[in-house]
Amino acid sequence: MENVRLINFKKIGNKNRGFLTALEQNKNIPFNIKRIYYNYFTPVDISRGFHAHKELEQVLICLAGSIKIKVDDGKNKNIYNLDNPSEGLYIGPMIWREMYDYSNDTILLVLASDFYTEEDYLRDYNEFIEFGKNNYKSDNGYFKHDKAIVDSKHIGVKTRVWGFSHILSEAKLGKNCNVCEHVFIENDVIIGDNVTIKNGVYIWDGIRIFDNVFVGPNVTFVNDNHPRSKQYPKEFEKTRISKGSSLGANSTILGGIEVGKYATVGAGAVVTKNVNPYEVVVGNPAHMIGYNCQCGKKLLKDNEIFKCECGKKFKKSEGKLKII
Ligand code: T46
Repeated sequence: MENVRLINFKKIGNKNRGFLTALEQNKNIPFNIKRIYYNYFTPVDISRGFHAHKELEQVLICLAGSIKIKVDDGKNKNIYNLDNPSEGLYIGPMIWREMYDYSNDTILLVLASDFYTEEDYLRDYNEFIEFGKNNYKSDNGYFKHDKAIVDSKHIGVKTRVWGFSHILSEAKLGKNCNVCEHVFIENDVIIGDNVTIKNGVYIWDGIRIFDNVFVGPNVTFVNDNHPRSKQYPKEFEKTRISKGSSLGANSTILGGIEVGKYATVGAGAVVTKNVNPYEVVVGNPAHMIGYNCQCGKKLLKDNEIFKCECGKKFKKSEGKLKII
């Protein structure tokens, strides 16, 4: 079943000393963790759940005791028995779940990708089925054009992948992204929520793109700054395109670069060094020509304060612009 899978966590330690398991967001937990909750002291004859989530992703870990979890995507059903704290059950959006057969000492820990809101719940089974039919064209909550190839199972709900694009199996994309035509996404790639990737962009291993980033048409990423045919680096350069930033059409981002949050890279710029938050850079090599706001408008300097017509104000601290 797509959108549900067991994750085996690394166990550090041994029987003599005991074990330790570490959970890290966007590493062994495939999303940003915004909420953690747990249930405990559930009477053994009680069943819980009986709902699905429209968008929420969760990982369930049985820290003590045991529990059974029935999952149902509207077509297929499966039952998981959780009794091992080094294993987690990932449940993506649009999966009906029922928890039962609690032992008298069960502690169920849940890591969730978003804050609690009752609006995300579908608590009526028929409503869950109808919601799925009306809102999603593919089984696991995202839209895939018939002519796209999506090998990855880690695609967020409401993301759209258009024709002639190819996403390899280990790539992770958040929710509500728009992947336009002719985009190629390699394996070691993590893309956040609400990201727009315009046509003709190739995103190679090592590239991280955070929430709300705009990647213009034909933006070129580099992950090896000293390429030689058939010679592979031990590790590809890690490039970070921070939240809210925009990369103009046809710009080139060299490997290992960090583009700061809400920065703008002008069309055709060649970025050879890091770009600070809110900076606007243009040219080849790219150089800074000013600052822009989170909304994209130019910031005007008034003594030591940088002001936007939208009302936001910023100040420099340690060479970087910060909101005040
Ligand atoms: C899920 C399974 C595994 C909150 O106020 N905040 C919270 O973060 C949560 C999770 C719940 N609540 C309230 C909502 C209800 O009034 O706590 C009450 C009990 O929640 P619920 O009946 O949904 O609990 P379970 O155990 O049936 O389901 C919970 C989660 O709600 C659900 O997301 O996947 O655990």
